[in-house]
Amino acid sequence: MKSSIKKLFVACAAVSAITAVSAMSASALTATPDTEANSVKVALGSSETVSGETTILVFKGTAAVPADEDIIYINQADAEDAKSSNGFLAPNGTVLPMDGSLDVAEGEEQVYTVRVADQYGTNGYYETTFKVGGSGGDDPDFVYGDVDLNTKVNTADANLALRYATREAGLVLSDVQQKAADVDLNTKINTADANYILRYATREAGLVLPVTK
Ligand SMILES: [Ca+2]
Ligand SMILES: [Ca+2]
Repeated sequence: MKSSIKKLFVACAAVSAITAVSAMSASALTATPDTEANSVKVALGSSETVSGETTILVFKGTAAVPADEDIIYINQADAEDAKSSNGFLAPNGTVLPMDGSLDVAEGEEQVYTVRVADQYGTNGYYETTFKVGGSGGDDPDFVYGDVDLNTKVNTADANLALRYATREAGLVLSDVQQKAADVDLNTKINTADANYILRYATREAGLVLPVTK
């Protein structure tokens, strides 16, 4: 008896935890930049509501009150128009043109904030950030340690880095792969990198890639 009550309690806790997680992910304001097209796709979860006059703002940085020169996109509409099929809160997301404002110098990184609010900021206030540039510059995205570019860092990556570091004949890594492999950022790929990747892949506590110290 005691045991079944306990199980029921655990099951309920698990269900509410899952519900909380899915509610959060479904409700989030999301922003996905496209640096090729210089646009950002913005989407608000379908269960979210805004009412009255609604404003969408995109600006450089994360300030609570952005400076005028950091504002790169602003649009305002009443809630119905904002949520129409081509409004800035269209159900499946809306691609907003950024008119060159997503250009960042190679090697630099810029964080942008997207904010959606009704005129009082009370019946709907959503915010998210996205990032352009960074260590990869204009290169395709990569994850440090993910030498084979399959989006996971595991022992296969450590092995690949080791083989490259020990000059395996015929083994070629692309520029992006080499950046992903140089996890201690010393511009060389050697056994130290392979070792860091292995330790990371085997979940060494506290180890973060790239290693910056
Ligand atoms: Ca990998
Ligand atoms: Ca290195």
